[in-house]
Amino acid sequence: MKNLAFLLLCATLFSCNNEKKLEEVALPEPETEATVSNLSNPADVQVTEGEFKMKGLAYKYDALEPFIDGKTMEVHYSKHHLGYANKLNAAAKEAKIEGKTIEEVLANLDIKNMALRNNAGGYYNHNLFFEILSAKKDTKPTGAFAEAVTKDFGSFDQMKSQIIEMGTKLFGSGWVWIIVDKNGKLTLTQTANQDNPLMPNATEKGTPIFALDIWEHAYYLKHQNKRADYLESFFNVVNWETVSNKYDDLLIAK
Ligand code: MN3
Repeated sequence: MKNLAFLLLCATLFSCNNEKKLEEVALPEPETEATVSNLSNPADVQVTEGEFKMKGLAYKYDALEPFIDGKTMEVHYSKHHLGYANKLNAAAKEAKIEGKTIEEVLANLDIKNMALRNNAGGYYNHNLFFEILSAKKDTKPTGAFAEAVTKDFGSFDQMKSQIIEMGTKLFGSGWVWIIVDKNGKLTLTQTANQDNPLMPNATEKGTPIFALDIWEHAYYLKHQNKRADYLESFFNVVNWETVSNKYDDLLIAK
């Protein structure tokens, strides 16, 4: 009986001791890595060789969410855009083009040179596309550009609905543009594949200040076949201040 009491005492002490130990266990610190995006850094994306460089992005790949998802932006910039830049450098070398701006290459383009045409277009078009996007929400046209929008389209909303209609109806892959003629007049136009309004074969020529990519690679991961959803989303991340500044620069350069 005495032995049993001793065993019970030991068991009680042991369990109390155990409980005390459990109380003293500290919780692990939360892992900070868990919140870090697994997307790569746009600044690491560089051409293999050549004069035409990647221009970088003024925002992170996931900065345009929820309108354009980070993975789409990463693939678009680091695979598609980089691909055009590398192939442009190769095509320019092949055509012995040196010391020319991309605008000069496009203006003097031999449209039968498909490697140069597709990749010079792809390079220029994507530079403008990525430049006019930003995480800044609710920007509006300003200054002379805002006045031109009212004059040439009636209102911003009318311009927007015309752009969306053009983008919805465009067959296959291509681009929708706002271009400026030498008098400062704004026009909407579309091109197929990677053609653009600076090329000699353009039906409507002018200087682009807005580029909307209608290739499926620009939206398919998030929007699949629902192109209209992508077009509407795109308008949430256009930086109209940048577009307005581009318009002002053209007026000054005149
Ligand atoms: Mn694209």
